[in-house]
Amino acid sequence: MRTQVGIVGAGPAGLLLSHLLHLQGIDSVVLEIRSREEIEATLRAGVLEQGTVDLLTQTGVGERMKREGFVHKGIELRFDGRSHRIDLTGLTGGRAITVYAQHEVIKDLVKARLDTGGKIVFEAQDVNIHNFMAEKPLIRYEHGGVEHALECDFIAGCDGFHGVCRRSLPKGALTVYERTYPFGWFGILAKAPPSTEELIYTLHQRGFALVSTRSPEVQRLYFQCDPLDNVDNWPDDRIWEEFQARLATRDGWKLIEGPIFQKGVVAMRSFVAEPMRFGRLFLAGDSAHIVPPTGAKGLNLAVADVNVLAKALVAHYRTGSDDGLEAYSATCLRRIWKAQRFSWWMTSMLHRSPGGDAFQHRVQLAELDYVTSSEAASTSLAENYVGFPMD
Ligand code: RFL
Ligand code: PHB
Repeated sequence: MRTQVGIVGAGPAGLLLSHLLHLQGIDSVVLEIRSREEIEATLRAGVLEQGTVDLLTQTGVGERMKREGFVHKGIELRFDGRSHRIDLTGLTGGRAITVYAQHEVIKDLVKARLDTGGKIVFEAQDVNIHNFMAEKPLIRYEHGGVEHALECDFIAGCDGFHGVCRRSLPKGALTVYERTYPFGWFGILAKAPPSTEELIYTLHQRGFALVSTRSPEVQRLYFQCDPLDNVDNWPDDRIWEEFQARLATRDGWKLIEGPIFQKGVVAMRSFVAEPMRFGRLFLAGDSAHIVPPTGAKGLNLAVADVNVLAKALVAHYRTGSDDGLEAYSATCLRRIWKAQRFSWWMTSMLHRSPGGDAFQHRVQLAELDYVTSSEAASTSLAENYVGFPMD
């Protein structure tokens, strides 16, 4: 089998890349280790930046998102028992975020690809990549008990943090920058009406909490926990007690509870592997970088990477110019490092470190006071949170 671009991984990065290339007449094949049902049911992100929403809309895959997603024009920062609104839209000249679950984006992209004859190989086993430093890259994999070889001009490594592409590079080829955090997030989905119109990010003595949403009937909430904690330690009553304690305000705001139907613990990590290009292999999305979820940037960075990559590949095929491909890594890394800084900063400001002392907590409160009372500081938060325009 032969294609122009062989794509490993059907997450947001791989599927959107395939879609963008298709719109420009470039052929690709996506190889995904999991089943369609599994990728369409994996719960992850919820916040889409303005630039992500615009790109999905302009390329014809934003119709359901426009109908079912929720546009949020502000967020709340809550500390010391009080809430403070950050007017995202007012502070950024009209930009906003949209809350629309990642697996819904996945469903929309899979449908768009399959409806237009796109090739996605689900349950591709033992994917391995070859010859990407030479003219003729090759991807081998197994499907339905049969060995396959896919010849291509380029390979896009969109296979996430635990994928095979980054690990196929020779030792020493990558410079890795990394930080792990001494806390994780305990996430739940609950059947309940919204308690708030906008997302609430809270710092409390007991640690961070976040109230997000999925629909008028389903709410998504997280609280800071031990990264090695187990969902079995947390019966529903204990979870609600924790949320009620961390989110309590002086003005009697009420968190509405409901039956919890999903629980999970997420580890927190900052990670960048540079560069993102090796010959004819391009890493994109979580395969090259991870951010802690406090800044809501991971999926948006994956989208931004493949937007740059698709344009560079189009220029290669249309004009023969490889300037875009040469610049790919540096172009992406500028945005990635700004998102790394923002995600690290939001995480540091809003979480309690085990062993963190009272001085540290007072400095965090002072920072939150500053961010919510200074227009300069809240503008900085707002423009980072809604995201910078696409390259
Ligand atoms: P993905 O989504 O991990 O997709 C990679 C795909 O590759 C497949 N794969 C392989 N396929 C073939 N062969 C192999 N050897 C393979 N190994 C892996 C996998 O099965 C998978 O289908 O990477 P991608 O496309 O780069 O997308 C990245 C995003 O998924 C991620 O950054 C976000 O989910 C991060 N994130 C958030 N991002 C946001 O922008 N806004 C948010 O609000 C937000 N909230 C979150 C988040 C991530 C979270 N978790 C669970 C880590 C909230 C949470 C809790
Ligand atoms: C979510 O809704 O899942 C969500 C919202 C904001 C974040 C992270 C995750 O910062």
